[in-house]
Amino acid sequence: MGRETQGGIVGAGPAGLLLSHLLHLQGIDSVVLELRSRADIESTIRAGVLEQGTVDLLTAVGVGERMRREGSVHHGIVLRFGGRDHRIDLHGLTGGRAIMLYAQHEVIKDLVKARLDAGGRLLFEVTDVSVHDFDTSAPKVRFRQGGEPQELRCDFVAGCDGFHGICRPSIPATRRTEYQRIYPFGWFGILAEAPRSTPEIIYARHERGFALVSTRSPELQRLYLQCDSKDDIANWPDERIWQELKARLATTDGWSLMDGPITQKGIVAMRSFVVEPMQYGRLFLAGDAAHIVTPTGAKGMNLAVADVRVLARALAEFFTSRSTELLERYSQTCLPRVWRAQRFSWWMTAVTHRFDDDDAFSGQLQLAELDYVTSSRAAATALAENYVGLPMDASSLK
Ligand code: RFL
Ligand code: PHB
Repeated sequence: MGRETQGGIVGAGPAGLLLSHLLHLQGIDSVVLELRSRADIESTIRAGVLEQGTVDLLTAVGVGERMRREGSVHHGIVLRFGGRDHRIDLHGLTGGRAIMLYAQHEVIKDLVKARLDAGGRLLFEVTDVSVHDFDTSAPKVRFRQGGEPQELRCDFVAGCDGFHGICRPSIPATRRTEYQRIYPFGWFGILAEAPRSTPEIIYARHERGFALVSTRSPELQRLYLQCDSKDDIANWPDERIWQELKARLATTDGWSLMDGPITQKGIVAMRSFVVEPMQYGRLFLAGDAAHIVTPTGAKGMNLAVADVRVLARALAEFFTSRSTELLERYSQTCLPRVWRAQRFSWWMTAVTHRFDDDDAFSGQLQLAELDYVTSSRAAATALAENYVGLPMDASSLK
């Protein structure tokens, strides 16, 4: 069976859903195809930190109301090392900017609702998705719905199907360059029914490895600890997790970590990846389909939002004036921001994690780096402006 739309969007993550919403606001029709069920995408635990620019955009396009009510604004973060806390005053160092803690699956719920309320077409639980003819002016997406083969004819395809999706590998290998770094460790993430231990996120560097204390609500906490990338959650009974977190987060001032029942456990691989260019013909990659950053900088979802903001504008220009100028510049516009986020995420990882080749010298360098960034206003400002999010136009940093 055949269908038609202007934008065929593969993947209903933050990138795909927000793109569909932004296009709708400009009168451009799209169809979003998603492998998983609505219930599944609305309950998968992932990101938590939204940059100021992401918060502002979600608000401006009418999907920020619940986020403003239920999310929590944080004006600083804490770097913990040598058993002591050092606060980075994000707000004070960036002229009043901040971050919002609001779970990614809540953003997903808000976007799905907005699209469905507006009559948007989101097709869940489709299978066998493949993209065709995107090097012509008549691309197609083929898939199965309820087992029935379907074809979606569109003007362009947006590959928003995450790192393991099918869009990126559909670009001929000779027409893309991939940059990748895989780290020898992962993050063990938990959700715990416990009271808050800290008003602000703590990034802890410890000889036993990195730990992170974040939050979702006054009753639900999100914590991570660096682990072996090949580790198995079966090796981590609750008592071991709390023991390890408490050891890595111990301070000299009697602070204590509040524990409670663990409701979710998972291991996240640590990888950095970029594909260049992010476009081939009429196939445009956005979000994790085009790049992965280590989660230490809390940038992945924010980059996905930044990509689709650029793409939506370029497509709007195309549909209004048939000009392809902005579309042709899509990769060029997005990639400098992507690489800056890579640099920041790599740096945050490098100064807080224990590496395989750890030696006493590297450990001292990490401490010197952390000492510098927490004692020099200039260095702290560099961290803060990256953490709250660089402006869309990087030249405005000057
Ligand atoms: P997603 O979210 O992976 O969505 C892709 C969607 O595409 C679907 N899909 C397909 N659909 C149709 N056909 C196919 N062949 C398909 N293949 C896949 C998938 O089912 C899925 O629904 O990509 P998107 O939209 O680019 O969004 C990216 C973000 O999800 C990701 O960057 C963030 O979660 C990264 N991240 C963080 N980012 C932040 O900005 N701030 C954070 O605090 C933050 N913390 C995190 C994170 C990622 C983490 N993990 C789990 C990797 C913390 C963690 C632990
Ligand atoms: C989270 O709250 O899930 C979170 C916070 C900070 C990060 C990554 C994830 O760097």
